[in-house]
Amino acid sequence: MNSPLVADSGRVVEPSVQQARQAYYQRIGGSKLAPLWEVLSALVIKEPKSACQPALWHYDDVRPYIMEAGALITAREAERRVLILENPGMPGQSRITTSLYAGLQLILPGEVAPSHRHAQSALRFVVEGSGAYTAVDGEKTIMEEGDFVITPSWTWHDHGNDSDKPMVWMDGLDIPLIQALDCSFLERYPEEMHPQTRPAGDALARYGNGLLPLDYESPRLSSPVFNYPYRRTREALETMRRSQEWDPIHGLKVQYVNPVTGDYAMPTIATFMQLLPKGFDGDSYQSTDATVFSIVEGEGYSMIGGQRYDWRKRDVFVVPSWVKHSHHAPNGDAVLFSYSDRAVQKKLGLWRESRGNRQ
Ligand code: 1HN
Repeated sequence: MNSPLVADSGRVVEPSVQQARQAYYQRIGGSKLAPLWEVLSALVIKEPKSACQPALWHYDDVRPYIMEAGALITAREAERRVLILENPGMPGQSRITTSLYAGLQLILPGEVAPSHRHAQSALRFVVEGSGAYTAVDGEKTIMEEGDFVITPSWTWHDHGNDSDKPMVWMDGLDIPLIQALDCSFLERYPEEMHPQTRPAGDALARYGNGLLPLDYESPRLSSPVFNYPYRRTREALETMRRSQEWDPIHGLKVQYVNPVTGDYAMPTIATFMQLLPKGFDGDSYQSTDATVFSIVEGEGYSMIGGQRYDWRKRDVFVVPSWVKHSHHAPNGDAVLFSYSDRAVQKKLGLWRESRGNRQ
């Protein structure tokens, strides 16, 4: 028992000294104090090393469970009928990355998910179905597959499905971020639905055509456009591809923007759409924003941290912060939607990327 112990720093520590230190830690612990030198190397690390793990959800595997939930609980009863996509590295924490939440929400024909508002910002990315709506502060938008819809922080929102088919969308929220900042507020609207105050399509017409109302000043940080229809995004990508200027990592990738500021559409969550042309064999890449991908069209695979993840339409996968990855579409065109906390990291001057070589 006389052999010297090795401290974190690698220096040799005599057992008597070690004992004295432990006793000291015990004593100061009683005064709500702790020694930094015992934890410093875990607190400030050389590069990101996340508890978040790469993970993939095949829609074909998940869909039966979602539909089963539809028979077990109503949207009204559940408030939101959602299966959380839980990162396997952080079980029980309702998060897909360290800072972001993801879920798959089901709304059946005739159902209503009642109106509420909260500090958390939310995005919807429509995975299956068409014709259901989200209403934001009194304006409805009918949703189609591939549409990207936002419900900004503290805006009233309810959902309904007047179509004859189920609709499933991916919810992306900044819940863990708001948790870390301890600034969550929630309010339920006294009625099930917020009254309609503007006709459907008003926001897109007003703010989504390269025009703005004269001297427009936005009341909030989020984009005043709250539905970015897939039809328009896809058409833009199809036109842009004609120039054949492919990024070796991203293919053809665009970011959704707030037309008032040019910033990301949401203040906390950055969102993207990318087209990988048939035969795309991407170079390796890493960035500090862990990213959630939803496949809109096609099939292919991604190498994430040296492991292969095969994906097809409607699958979801997540790439943790600073993990090397690359995208590949050997059999045909693929279109990928993605979101991350890049919007926050960039504002704080923290975001980094490294355009590497092939894995
Ligand atoms: C929420 O309000 C929605 O409005 C979905 O559809 C998922 C997860 C946690 C907290 C609020 C929605 C949510 C949520």
